[in-house]
Amino acid sequence: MNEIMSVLEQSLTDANFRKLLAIPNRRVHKFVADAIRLCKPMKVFVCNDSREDTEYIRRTAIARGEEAPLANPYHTVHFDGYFDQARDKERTVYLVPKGEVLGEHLSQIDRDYGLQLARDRLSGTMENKKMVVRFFVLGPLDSPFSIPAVQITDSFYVAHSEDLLYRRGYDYFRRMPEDHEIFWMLHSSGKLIHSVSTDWKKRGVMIDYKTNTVYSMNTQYAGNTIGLKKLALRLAIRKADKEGWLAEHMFLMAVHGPTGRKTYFTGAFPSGCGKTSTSMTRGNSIVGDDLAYLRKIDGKVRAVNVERGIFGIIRSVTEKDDPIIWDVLHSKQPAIFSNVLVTEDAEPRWLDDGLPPPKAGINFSGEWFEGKVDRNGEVIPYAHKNARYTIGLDGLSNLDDALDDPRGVEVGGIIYGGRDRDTWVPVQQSLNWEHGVITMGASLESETTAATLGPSGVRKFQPFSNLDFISIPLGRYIQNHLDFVVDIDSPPLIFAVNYFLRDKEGNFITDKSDKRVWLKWMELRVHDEVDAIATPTGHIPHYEDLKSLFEKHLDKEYSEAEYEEQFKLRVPDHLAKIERIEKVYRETVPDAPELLYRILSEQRAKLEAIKHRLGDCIVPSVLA
Ligand code: OXD
Ligand code: MN
Repeated sequence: MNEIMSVLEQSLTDANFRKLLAIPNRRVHKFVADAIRLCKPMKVFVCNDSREDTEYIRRTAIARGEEAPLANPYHTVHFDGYFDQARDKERTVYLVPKGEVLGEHLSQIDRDYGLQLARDRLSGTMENKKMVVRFFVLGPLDSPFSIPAVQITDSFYVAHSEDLLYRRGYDYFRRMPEDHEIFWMLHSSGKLIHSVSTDWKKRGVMIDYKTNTVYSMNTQYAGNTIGLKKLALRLAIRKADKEGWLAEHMFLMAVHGPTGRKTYFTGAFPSGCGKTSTSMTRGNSIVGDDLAYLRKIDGKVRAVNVERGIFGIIRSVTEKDDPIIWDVLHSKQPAIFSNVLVTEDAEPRWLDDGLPPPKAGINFSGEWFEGKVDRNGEVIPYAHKNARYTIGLDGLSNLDDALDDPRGVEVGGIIYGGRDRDTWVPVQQSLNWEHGVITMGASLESETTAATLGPSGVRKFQPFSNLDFISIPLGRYIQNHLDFVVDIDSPPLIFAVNYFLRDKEGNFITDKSDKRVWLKWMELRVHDEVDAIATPTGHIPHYEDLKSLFEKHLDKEYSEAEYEEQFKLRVPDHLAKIERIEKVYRETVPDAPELLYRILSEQRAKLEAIKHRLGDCIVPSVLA
């Protein structure tokens, strides 16, 4: 212990030493001292969440060139390196102790080897930099959901982003019990040229779940560096597994029903598939857009937003389609833009923003001009497809008042959705909890997007929209979902939505705004206030109900022809999907629950029977 104190005393100024020691937790002191010994920072800054300290972090991010001011004095822009524009799934690995098995969907390396590699790569990386130490809480404070987390980083951009995205926790750390479970995050951007990480070939995120510690190195992209986001999610999934709750890649929102009633929904969509835009739909209110914890409290499923901000994709965000986001991004609300284009007037521009495209500016490739190509001759777009904005939720006009409720909100429905061009109807309800978990959550597939490195538009197995973050064997994760509601009288209903259904020519056959109607229909289903048609894949809406919801909420004439096209049962596509899903589970998930195969077989048998009777493509009026 003395050794720890002497490292801290030598490396911290009196003021920072006092701030750290005000947290009476020896594990915190040790984590900071170990990080100092490893990364050898020039200086250490302990943030106590005061206005002065948080403002210092923002100012330093600008002074060091990690962020630049924009025309709006509340805005800054940050650029990640050209090859550091998305989550790096391949180089994000679990450190697995000998003898443990995680299954083949999870990238993993031997723990001893990985710890040594992390140490080698982090060694001395802060020699000419300042280390920032910050304290946060995942989930609301003083609640059964709270998880305290320490972030150490040499990136003021990371420390600043977290200020917008997470609940500050310095005071919480001062008063919490010494043995409270803590998540530990250590990040270094590594070598920088023009404030950008350059050693991207040695980029890595290493998750040591044995000690709840994540090491991130040689990267700046927030999805790889902001410890409290996707790195902590992986640790939370393991904690949830041990304790009997669920940690999910889900939004949390209130759908406003008739007479002002609010019904809360969680929704799991892969990145870039409409999760944020659904949670922001007009006429409803948002609790969170990305991460939710679900627990059983007093016989009900209740959920919280893990975060208090949004790290959202900024593409196709227009004044007409996304008025709430648009307004916030044009207000005095603090925002960090990343990987957008900055014009000579210091205005941010993103793809498909509804304005004439710019001719020149600064972007993730440096000085940008129309027609600029990369070294392979590919045209570089003016902004990256995965450009982002980071904001706190507090400025949103549609923020739900339950954001900080320590008991969370009661969940009425759970929605699964992916980028599916040919199979699922726009909205349907599962036949029961198990059917929803298996045929909707565990069977989710989605086309890849720019949120992860690699080609976009490829259909991939994406169970629960959480595959990238699952940190326990997949079969066990599914079993946890099946078991979650065994002691709950009326579990949330499970729904599947699809915003990406296309016709033969490849055109979308639903409109972006239609999701408002699907949400209102689901809300009525939760209260049993609207009937549905039972099909082999789930309950679908009646035409008349949708017609009146379209009229009421979108002032739109919804034709029977549109309905039939959108809601017809595409039997061969469903059968092909079952085939693909069964194969993936048989070949790659040895611990898949038996119930999964049973439910998929039952669904196949029903589909084959109906195909025999009514053919390949069955319009809903025949099923009603
Ligand atoms: C995100 C992601 O940024 O899932 O939320 O990639
Ligand atoms: Mn996400």
